[in-house]
Amino acid sequence: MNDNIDEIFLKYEFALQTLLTELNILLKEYEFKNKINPVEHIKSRIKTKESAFDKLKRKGYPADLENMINHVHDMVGVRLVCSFKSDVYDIVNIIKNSKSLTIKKEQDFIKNPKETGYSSFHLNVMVPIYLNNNVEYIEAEIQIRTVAMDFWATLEHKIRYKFDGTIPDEVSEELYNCSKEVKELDNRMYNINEIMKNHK
Ligand code: 0O2
Repeated sequence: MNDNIDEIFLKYEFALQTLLTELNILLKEYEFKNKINPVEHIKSRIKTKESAFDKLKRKGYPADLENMINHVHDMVGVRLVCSFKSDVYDIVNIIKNSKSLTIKKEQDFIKNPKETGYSSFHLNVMVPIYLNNNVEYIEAEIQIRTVAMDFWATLEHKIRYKFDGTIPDEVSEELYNCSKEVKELDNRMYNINEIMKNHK
């Protein structure tokens, strides 16, 4: 991409719309075949230039458009929130079956949570966008997590933002402890659901 800022953000917008359409089709098809939609809700956003530049500074890169394109991998972001941990892996498989999205990277922070306690499955995909008979591929990050993981991550994000990124140790520790409890609750709800399934 060698464009001005408006063109760059227009391409992010095209990529986001293309990705949302593809995800909705994949999920509708899955629902048609399996009579169940594993997704509770979908959120999406395009990162602002200011937030991208802050991220570049945190990562030690000069804050400019070229570095934003090359080093900020979640300019286009979609979050899929589901009920149970097992749904997360069903959704990952649904996305991997897409003919138009290419998987660039996957990170399973559910099996290997971050040291903050953060849990989620991240899939980075390349989304094709069609412009004047040309095809360009734009990276997008899809975060897949349960409602419980989303509850923790949303509050932790707000708290971290309030502390300007430097959370006092005792708060970090308490957040980490909460993430353990959230995980425990997630497992219990999953077990209840398994019992319900067998009951049917
Ligand atoms: P925002 O405001 O949500 O967009 P990478 O180049 O991919 O290795 P990056 O992009 O830092 O480096 O990747 P990482 O660590 O996978 O984080 C990407 C996003 O995951 C973050 O984006 C958050 O949305 C989420 N995330 C990662 N770690 C945490 C965490 O400890 N707590 C919470 N609440 N969210 C987390 P941004 O840009 O940081 O934030």
